[in-house]
Amino acid sequence: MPSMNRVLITGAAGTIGRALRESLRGVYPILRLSDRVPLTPAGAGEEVDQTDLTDMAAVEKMVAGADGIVHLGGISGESDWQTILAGNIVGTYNLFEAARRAGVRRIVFATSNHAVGFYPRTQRIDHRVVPRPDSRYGVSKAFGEALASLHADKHGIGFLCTRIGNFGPRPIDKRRLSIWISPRDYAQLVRIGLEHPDIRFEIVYGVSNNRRSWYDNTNALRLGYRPQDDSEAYAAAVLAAEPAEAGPIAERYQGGTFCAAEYTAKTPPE
Ligand code: 15L
Repeated sequence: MPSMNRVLITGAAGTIGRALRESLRGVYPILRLSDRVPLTPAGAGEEVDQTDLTDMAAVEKMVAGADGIVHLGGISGESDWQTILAGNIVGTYNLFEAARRAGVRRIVFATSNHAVGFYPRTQRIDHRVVPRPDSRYGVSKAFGEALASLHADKHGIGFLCTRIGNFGPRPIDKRRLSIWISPRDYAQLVRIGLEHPDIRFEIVYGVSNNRRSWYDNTNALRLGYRPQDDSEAYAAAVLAAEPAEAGPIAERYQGGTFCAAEYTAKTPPE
Protein backbone atom coordinates (compact mmCIF):
# COMPACT_ATOMS: atom_id res chain seq x y z
CA MET A 1 0.00 0.00 0.00
CA PRO A 2 1.30 3.50 -0.77
CA SER A 3 2.14 5.28 2.48
CA MET A 4 -0.65 7.79 3.23
CA ASN A 5 0.68 10.32 5.71
CA ARG A 6 -1.02 13.37 4.23
CA VAL A 7 -4.29 13.05 2.27
CA LEU A 8 -5.60 16.08 0.40
CA ILE A 9 -9.35 16.49 -0.14
CA THR A 10 -10.36 19.05 -2.78
CA GLY A 11 -13.91 20.40 -2.70
CA ALA A 12 -13.84 19.87 1.04
CA ALA A 13 -16.61 22.41 1.69
CA GLY A 14 -19.17 20.42 -0.33
CA THR A 15 -21.60 17.79 0.95
CA ILE A 16 -19.29 14.84 0.29
CA GLY A 17 -16.20 16.73 1.43
CA ARG A 18 -17.76 17.64 4.77
CA ALA A 19 -18.82 14.03 5.33
CA LEU A 20 -15.37 12.68 4.47
CA ARG A 21 -13.75 15.22 6.79
CA GLU A 22 -15.68 13.53 9.61
CA SER A 23 -15.31 9.91 8.55
CA LEU A 24 -11.60 10.09 7.66
CA ARG A 25 -10.66 12.00 10.82
CA GLY A 26 -7.88 10.04 12.53
CA VAL A 27 -7.65 7.51 9.70
CA TYR A 28 -4.63 9.24 8.16
CA PRO A 29 -2.16 11.33 10.19
CA ILE A 30 -2.92 14.55 8.28
CA LEU A 31 -5.99 15.56 6.28
CA ARG A 32 -5.39 18.63 4.14
CA LEU A 33 -8.78 20.15 3.33
CA SER A 34 -9.08 22.52 0.43
CA ASP A 35 -11.83 24.45 -1.31
CA ARG A 36 -12.15 27.72 -3.19
CA VAL A 37 -14.44 28.97 -0.42
CA PRO A 38 -13.29 29.31 3.20
CA LEU A 39 -13.47 26.23 5.42
CA THR A 40 -14.00 26.02 9.15
CA PRO A 41 -10.69 26.21 11.07
CA ALA A 42 -8.35 23.22 11.16
CA GLY A 43 -8.76 20.77 14.02
CA ALA A 44 -6.23 18.25 15.29
CA GLY A 45 -4.61 16.39 12.39
CA GLU A 46 -6.02 18.84 9.84
CA GLU A 47 -4.65 21.49 7.52
CA VAL A 48 -6.99 23.95 5.85
CA ASP A 49 -6.32 25.54 2.49
CA GLN A 50 -8.17 27.87 0.12
CA THR A 51 -7.35 27.34 -3.56
CA ASP A 52 -9.06 28.02 -6.86
CA LEU A 53 -8.33 25.02 -9.11
CA THR A 54 -7.90 27.27 -12.16
CA ASP A 55 -4.79 28.85 -10.57
CA MET A 56 -1.97 26.43 -11.37
CA ALA A 57 0.59 28.06 -9.06
CA ALA A 58 -1.86 27.80 -6.16
CA VAL A 59 -2.72 24.19 -7.08
CA GLU A 60 0.98 23.29 -7.00
CA LYS A 61 1.25 24.69 -3.47
CA MET A 62 -1.93 22.86 -2.45
CA VAL A 63 -0.64 19.42 -3.53
CA ALA A 64 2.92 19.81 -2.16
CA GLY A 65 3.56 17.11 0.41
CA ALA A 66 0.36 15.15 -0.28
CA ASP A 67 0.67 11.37 -0.60
CA GLY A 68 -2.86 10.81 -1.83
CA ILE A 69 -5.69 13.01 -3.12
CA VAL A 70 -9.46 12.73 -3.08
CA HIS A 71 -10.57 15.02 -5.89
CA LEU A 72 -14.12 16.22 -5.22
CA GLY A 73 -13.50 19.82 -6.33
CA GLY A 74 -15.06 21.57 -9.31
CA ILE A 75 -18.66 21.96 -10.45
CA SER A 76 -21.02 19.26 -9.18
CA GLY A 77 -23.89 19.64 -11.64
CA GLU A 78 -24.83 20.95 -15.07
CA SER A 79 -23.81 24.51 -15.91
CA ASP A 80 -22.84 26.73 -18.82
CA TRP A 81 -19.75 25.80 -20.82
CA GLN A 82 -17.41 28.47 -19.40
CA THR A 83 -18.17 27.37 -15.86
CA ILE A 84 -17.68 23.67 -16.66
CA LEU A 85 -14.54 24.46 -18.65
CA ALA A 86 -12.94 26.36 -15.78
CA GLY A 87 -14.00 24.17 -12.84
CA ASN A 88 -13.92 20.67 -14.29
CA ILE A 89 -11.69 20.70 -17.38
CA VAL A 90 -8.99 23.24 -16.48
CA GLY A 91 -9.33 22.52 -12.75
CA THR A 92 -8.97 18.75 -13.12
CA TYR A 93 -6.10 19.15 -15.58
CA ASN A 94 -4.25 21.45 -13.17
CA LEU A 95 -4.78 19.08 -10.27
CA PHE A 96 -3.63 15.89 -12.03
CA GLU A 97 -0.68 17.69 -13.63
CA ALA A 98 0.42 19.27 -10.32
CA ALA A 99 0.04 15.85 -8.66
CA ARG A 100 2.28 14.29 -11.28
CA ARG A 101 4.95 16.97 -10.80
CA ALA A 102 4.76 16.52 -7.01
CA GLY A 103 5.08 12.72 -7.19
CA VAL A 104 1.62 11.95 -5.74
CA ARG A 105 1.02 8.17 -6.02
CA ARG A 106 -2.74 7.82 -5.60
CA ILE A 107 -5.84 9.79 -6.58
CA VAL A 108 -9.50 9.01 -5.95
CA PHE A 109 -11.48 10.92 -8.57
CA ALA A 110 -15.13 11.78 -7.98
CA THR A 111 -16.58 11.16 -11.41
CA SER A 112 -20.32 10.76 -11.89
CA ASN A 113 -23.16 8.59 -13.12
CA HIS A 114 -23.69 11.44 -15.62
CA ALA A 115 -20.59 10.30 -17.56
CA VAL A 116 -22.80 7.36 -18.60
CA GLY A 117 -26.24 8.91 -18.11
CA PHE A 118 -27.57 8.19 -21.61
CA TYR A 119 -27.65 4.43 -21.05
CA PRO A 120 -31.25 3.35 -20.77
CA ARG A 121 -32.56 2.22 -17.42
CA THR A 122 -33.30 -1.19 -18.93
CA GLN A 123 -29.56 -1.82 -19.44
CA ARG A 124 -27.27 -3.00 -16.66
CA ILE A 125 -23.87 -1.43 -17.26
CA ASP A 126 -20.46 -2.21 -15.85
CA HIS A 127 -17.15 -0.34 -15.65
CA ARG A 128 -16.20 -1.31 -19.22
CA VAL A 129 -18.95 0.53 -21.12
CA VAL A 130 -17.96 3.53 -23.24
CA PRO A 131 -19.02 6.91 -21.85
CA ARG A 132 -22.47 8.22 -22.82
CA PRO A 133 -22.52 11.63 -21.11
CA ASP A 134 -25.87 13.31 -20.62
CA SER A 135 -24.68 16.92 -20.15
CA ARG A 136 -21.67 19.22 -20.40
CA TYR A 137 -21.09 18.20 -16.80
CA GLY A 138 -21.11 14.51 -17.80
CA VAL A 139 -18.65 15.25 -20.62
CA SER A 140 -16.33 16.93 -18.12
CA LYS A 141 -16.42 13.82 -15.92
CA ALA A 142 -15.65 11.58 -18.93
CA PHE A 143 -12.75 13.95 -19.66
CA GLY A 144 -11.50 13.54 -16.09
CA GLU A 145 -11.65 9.74 -16.42
CA ALA A 146 -9.68 9.91 -19.69
CA LEU A 147 -7.11 12.25 -18.15
CA ALA A 148 -6.79 9.88 -15.20
CA SER A 149 -6.16 7.01 -17.60
CA LEU A 150 -3.40 9.02 -19.29
CA HIS A 151 -1.74 9.88 -15.99
CA ALA A 152 -1.98 6.24 -14.89
CA ASP A 153 -0.49 4.80 -18.07
CA LYS A 154 2.13 7.45 -18.72
CA HIS A 155 3.10 8.52 -15.21
CA GLY A 156 2.15 5.61 -12.95
CA ILE A 157 -0.28 7.45 -10.66
CA GLY A 158 -2.86 4.98 -9.30
CA PHE A 159 -6.43 6.16 -9.94
CA LEU A 160 -9.75 4.99 -8.56
CA CYS A 161 -12.48 6.74 -10.56
CA THR A 162 -15.69 6.54 -8.53
CA ARG A 163 -18.76 7.15 -10.70
CA ILE A 164 -20.87 8.50 -7.87
CA GLY A 165 -24.61 8.04 -8.10
CA ASN A 166 -26.31 10.24 -5.51
CA PHE A 167 -24.66 10.79 -2.14
CA GLY A 168 -26.71 11.46 0.96
CA PRO A 169 -28.11 10.10 4.20
CA ARG A 170 -31.05 8.55 2.30
CA PRO A 171 -32.34 8.22 -1.30
CA ILE A 172 -34.53 11.18 -2.21
CA ASP A 173 -36.64 9.91 -5.13
CA LYS A 174 -37.36 6.92 -7.38
CA ARG A 175 -34.32 7.43 -9.62
CA ARG A 176 -32.04 7.75 -6.63
CA LEU A 177 -33.27 4.36 -5.32
CA SER A 178 -31.13 2.92 -8.14
CA ILE A 179 -28.05 5.13 -7.69
CA TRP A 180 -27.92 6.12 -4.02
CA ILE A 181 -24.72 5.86 -1.95
CA SER A 182 -24.61 6.31 1.80
CA PRO A 183 -21.82 8.29 3.46
CA ARG A 184 -20.29 5.22 5.11
CA ASP A 185 -20.27 3.25 1.84
CA TYR A 186 -18.58 6.12 0.00
CA ALA A 187 -15.99 6.45 2.78
CA GLN A 188 -15.26 2.74 2.37
CA LEU A 189 -14.71 3.17 -1.39
CA VAL A 190 -12.42 6.16 -0.85
CA ARG A 191 -10.30 4.16 1.58
CA ILE A 192 -10.02 1.35 -0.96
CA GLY A 193 -8.88 3.90 -3.53
CA LEU A 194 -6.20 5.28 -1.24
CA GLU A 195 -5.06 2.05 0.41
CA HIS A 196 -5.51 -0.88 -1.97
CA PRO A 197 -2.01 -2.14 -2.81
CA ASP A 198 -2.70 -2.77 -6.49
CA ILE A 199 -4.59 -0.02 -8.28
CA ARG A 200 -3.44 1.34 -11.65
CA PHE A 201 -6.56 2.75 -13.31
CA GLU A 202 -9.95 1.54 -12.17
CA ILE A 203 -13.52 2.68 -12.69
CA VAL A 204 -16.14 1.68 -10.11
CA TYR A 205 -19.69 2.81 -9.40
CA GLY A 206 -20.09 4.85 -6.25
CA VAL A 207 -23.36 3.25 -5.20
CA SER A 208 -24.59 1.33 -2.17
CA ASN A 209 -25.79 -2.27 -2.35
CA ASN A 210 -29.09 -1.17 -3.91
CA ARG A 211 -31.48 -3.91 -4.98
CA ARG A 212 -32.70 -1.59 -7.78
CA SER A 213 -29.18 -0.75 -9.04
CA TRP A 214 -28.58 -0.21 -12.77
CA TYR A 215 -24.91 -1.13 -12.35
CA ASP A 216 -22.88 -4.28 -12.35
CA ASN A 217 -20.33 -3.17 -9.76
CA THR A 218 -18.19 -6.31 -10.01
CA ASN A 219 -15.04 -4.22 -10.29
CA ALA A 220 -15.64 -2.54 -6.93
CA LEU A 221 -16.39 -5.90 -5.30
CA ARG A 222 -13.20 -7.33 -6.80
CA LEU A 223 -11.26 -4.53 -5.07
CA GLY A 224 -12.84 -5.45 -1.73
CA TYR A 225 -15.86 -3.10 -1.58
CA ARG A 226 -18.56 -4.49 0.71
CA PRO A 227 -21.36 -1.88 0.78
CA GLN A 228 -23.43 -1.90 3.96
CA ASP A 229 -26.55 -0.06 2.79
CA ASP A 230 -29.45 -0.77 0.41
CA SER A 231 -31.91 1.91 -0.71
CA GLU A 232 -34.71 -0.66 -0.53
CA ALA A 233 -35.14 0.14 3.16
CA TYR A 234 -36.46 3.57 2.05
CA ALA A 235 -38.30 2.48 -1.12
CA ALA A 236 -41.86 2.43 0.16
CA ALA A 237 -41.61 5.92 1.68
CA VAL A 238 -39.81 7.34 -1.34
CA LEU A 239 -42.31 5.93 -3.84
CA ALA A 240 -45.31 7.07 -1.79
CA ALA A 241 -43.96 10.64 -1.86
CA GLU A 242 -42.85 10.55 -5.52
CA PRO A 243 -44.23 13.49 -7.54
CA ALA A 244 -45.54 13.09 -11.09
CA GLU A 245 -43.31 11.42 -13.69
CA ALA A 246 -40.45 13.56 -14.97
CA GLY A 247 -41.31 13.02 -18.67
CA PRO A 248 -40.44 10.31 -21.23
CA ILE A 249 -36.76 11.17 -21.79
CA ALA A 250 -35.98 11.62 -18.11
CA GLU A 251 -37.79 8.39 -17.25
CA ARG A 252 -36.11 6.38 -20.02
CA TYR A 253 -32.46 7.07 -19.25
CA GLN A 254 -30.29 6.61 -16.19
CA GLY A 255 -29.27 10.29 -16.09
CA GLY A 256 -32.91 11.37 -15.65
CA THR A 257 -33.52 15.11 -15.97
CA PHE A 258 -29.89 15.67 -17.05
CA CYS A 259 -30.86 13.78 -20.26
CA ALA A 260 -34.11 15.68 -20.77
CA ALA A 261 -32.61 19.16 -20.28
CA GLU A 262 -31.97 20.91 -23.63
CA TYR A 263 -33.00 17.71 -25.44
CA THR A 264 -33.84 18.35 -29.13
CA ALA A 265 -33.28 15.02 -30.97
CA LYS A 266 -36.28 13.77 -32.96
CA THR A 267 -35.69 10.09 -32.15
CA PRO A 268 -34.58 8.99 -28.69
CA PRO A 269 -31.26 7.09 -28.75
CA GLU A 270 -31.31 3.33 -28.11
C1 15L B 1 -24.19 14.18 -9.68
O1 15L B 1 -23.19 13.88 -10.32
C2 15L B 1 -24.25 15.46 -8.94
O2 15L B 1 -23.02 15.84 -8.42
C3 15L B 1 -25.30 15.44 -7.86
O3 15L B 1 -25.54 16.77 -7.45
C4 15L B 1 -26.60 14.79 -8.33
O4 15L B 1 -27.17 15.53 -9.37
C5 15L B 1 -26.27 13.39 -8.79
O5 15L B 1 -25.30 13.41 -9.79
C6 15L B 1 -27.52 12.63 -9.31
O6 15L B 1 -27.50 12.15 -10.43
O7 15L B 1 -28.45 12.52 -8.54
